[in-house]
Amino acid sequence: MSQSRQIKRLADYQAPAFLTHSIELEFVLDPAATQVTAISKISRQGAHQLPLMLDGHGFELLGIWLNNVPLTDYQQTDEQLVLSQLPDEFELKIVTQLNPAENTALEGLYLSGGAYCTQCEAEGFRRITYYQDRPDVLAVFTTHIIADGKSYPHLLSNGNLIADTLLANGQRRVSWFDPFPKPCYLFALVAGDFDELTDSYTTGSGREVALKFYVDKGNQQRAVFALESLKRAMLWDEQEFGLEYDLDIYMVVAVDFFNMGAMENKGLNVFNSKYVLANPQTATDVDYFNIESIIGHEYFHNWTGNRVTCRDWFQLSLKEGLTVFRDQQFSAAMGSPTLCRIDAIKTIRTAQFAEDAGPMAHPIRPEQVLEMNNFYTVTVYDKGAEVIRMQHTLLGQAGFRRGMDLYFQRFDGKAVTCDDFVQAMQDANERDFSQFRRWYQQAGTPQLRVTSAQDDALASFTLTLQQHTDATADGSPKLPLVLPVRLELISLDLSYRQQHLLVLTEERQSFVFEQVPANVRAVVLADFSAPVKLLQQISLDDLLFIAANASDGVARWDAMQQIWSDLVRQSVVAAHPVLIPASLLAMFRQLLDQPLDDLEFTAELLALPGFDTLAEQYPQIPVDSILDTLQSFRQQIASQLTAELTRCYQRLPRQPYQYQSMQVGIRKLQSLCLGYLAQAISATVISQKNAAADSDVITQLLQQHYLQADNMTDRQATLTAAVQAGLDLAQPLLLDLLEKDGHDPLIFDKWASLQVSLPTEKVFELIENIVNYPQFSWNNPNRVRAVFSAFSHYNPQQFHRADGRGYQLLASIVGKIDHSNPQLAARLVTPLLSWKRYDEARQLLIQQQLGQLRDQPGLSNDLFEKVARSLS
Ligand code: 0A1
Ligand code: ZN
Repeated sequence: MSQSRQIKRLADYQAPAFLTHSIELEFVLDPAATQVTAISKISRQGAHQLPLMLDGHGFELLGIWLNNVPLTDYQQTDEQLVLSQLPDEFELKIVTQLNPAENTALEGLYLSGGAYCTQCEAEGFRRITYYQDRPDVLAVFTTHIIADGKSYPHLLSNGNLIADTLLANGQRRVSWFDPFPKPCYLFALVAGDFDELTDSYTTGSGREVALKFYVDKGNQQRAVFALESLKRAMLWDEQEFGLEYDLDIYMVVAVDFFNMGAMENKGLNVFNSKYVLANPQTATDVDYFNIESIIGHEYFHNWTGNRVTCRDWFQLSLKEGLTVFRDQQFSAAMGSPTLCRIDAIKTIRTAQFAEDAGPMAHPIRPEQVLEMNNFYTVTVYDKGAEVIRMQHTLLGQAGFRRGMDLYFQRFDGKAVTCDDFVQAMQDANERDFSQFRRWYQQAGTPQLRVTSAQDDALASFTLTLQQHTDATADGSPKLPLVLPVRLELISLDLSYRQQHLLVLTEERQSFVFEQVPANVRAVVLADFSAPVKLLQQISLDDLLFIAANASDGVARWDAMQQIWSDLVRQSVVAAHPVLIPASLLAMFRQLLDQPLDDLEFTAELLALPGFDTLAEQYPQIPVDSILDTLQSFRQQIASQLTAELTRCYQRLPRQPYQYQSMQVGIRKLQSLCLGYLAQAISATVISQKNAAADSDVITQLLQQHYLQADNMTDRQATLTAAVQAGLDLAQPLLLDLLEKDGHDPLIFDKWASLQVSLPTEKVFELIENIVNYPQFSWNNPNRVRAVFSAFSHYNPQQFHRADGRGYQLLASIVGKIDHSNPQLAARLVTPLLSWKRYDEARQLLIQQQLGQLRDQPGLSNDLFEKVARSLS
């Protein structure tokens, strides 16, 4: 296979030379030979004699007609069709033939189980027919699907159903019309035999919308929660942004073979089944949360993405950053804003900071791309959402809404840029956002250094903020950014509290506060008001004070995180784990014994930061020290607080499962207690006094928790605790789960992910075993991720083994998967890319694996771009 490795640059953007106004597609479905007829109405834009360049590959071209006359005068390259000497306006008919059954890349038209399904974002439509596959060409789509009506009772596409006829040959022909002009990445077709769950929603202006969910046979009831979530999202978007749905029907299809989470195709969302299907037996509280948020995300795209779309793919954050922000606000409104924020912060501090510090660093609006699929990143999505959030913080709720209104007023039906968005925010509020725009151009995580001085004589308090961003791999400039910094000043006796929003625009600025009593403490960056690394020298006592007293829950949690991170740092310097200070243990005691209120938040306060979060604090990651220290801290907590943890666990009442906040809190706090308690009886601490007695009690607690559970969340809690602590009881319980429910693909995935988090070398044997189960398939991204993403992300001990066995395993899988599914391979390889962050021995081991990958014949663009950048 010849590879063209053509880098595309934002600076080279040119408006399309031709526009396609409408396209009529007819699909005659066949697993190995689907025929696609595409009839487009096209016109030249402006006075020029440029040829029409159509993108396309991976199919057979059966014929081309220009205004109904066969056309033979064209040039065909590997990836394009070039048509010259065209009239100014014309109709182009193209017939192609595809092989969905052999499409393991899952882009374009493919088969998921027995169902036909498409994925066209970012550049999948070009695998269906020759077309201007770029988001700034907006056309009205009509789709006809011809198939055997018995095997494929549901033939679906975008828009509204306009015809359904029985053909003479016994096949069915179903037609759909989508009146909203759209880029081809939003096209979708689905054909299959599904269970259907139906409902309806009446919009604020009184239009009735049919809601239809399509899931595998037997799963109808598992879509109820997703359907209810959709209705909540529709109402929320009306109330929050005045945005109503615009077609007569909204469909969601759940498929098992999918590269990502879900896709916002106009009127026909396609979802990874993992983000639709839920019942208490199969889904955890976290799954329920994710389903609601992703259902919301795809729905919100109807306005931010579909009605107003991206001019080019460099502007991806225009729709993704904004839509993630919208789904975060929705989740916050449905539950706890603090917990949602903590969740988002964790993503930024682990994956996004790592990306910014690694070879794939890019601004939220990248400037050059080899493979677009590589830029569906935590930077574009989650840092992009933080950049939107900062605009929200700077403008306030009402100002942000004014900006959104103006954005839709100006750009509905258009393909626009990130600059257009910021301009709308700026114009609607008469603010100057020119410096703010640097957030779109600069990669890297700013460091925010804080110092303070109190002058008791003058009753003034001075806070000095200083920003600095290290160079990043992409070489983007590093100028001072606009940083909104939320601040709370609190006096130690709590009689004084003031909240401020500071805006840092210079490299260094001091802010002076007058009439401040003596002994105030500053809570800086409350609500994580800017996506930066905060550097401040602050004592344990002051952090404990903030953790107990800050008005902002996020700041309280963050103070606890900083305490742990400081203790880990001290341990790294001392080359052995330090003892947990008594005052911190006292705080834990108090939290464990406090009234049963806000339990989920309490669990967050009591949780240690993960390995990934801690790692991001070090230019060169001291892997072994961090792991040893975390292990020691868990065991110190467990052995010092065994009684308190047990008591806390036991006083929490269990009720029949409902996904409801009080219950979620109980389950989370019980799970946290079990996690620590399991550590108390893991091999290394068993020598403590009373160990044998404790050990029996705890083992029984764990076992009962699993056996008496009426839901997956509690079962998973026991299993996670037992596997992490390496307890013998893990294996029989895992076997029980597999035997009872392992036929369900989503449960199989959970079982596999639990197995591969075993922190001992035995995990390699387990992995060999898992991939031989009949439920496992190398062609299914969910299965592959459940084993290998879980291993590389949740098992740092074994992934980072000093002998390199973890790296070798991942690299070999990546190399193998690249032949069938490059997108999946390029995502799996991520943990290897940051090899420069590790010690010399590990650097060599990873580098060697990456070198082998780079030299692999026929390497995809997806994998090449990442591996080559990493090795350069
Ligand atoms: N736009 C979708 C995500 C998505 C992106 C690419 C895909 O295939 C390459 C699939 C889905 C979203 O943000 O939900
Ligand atoms: Zn999205």
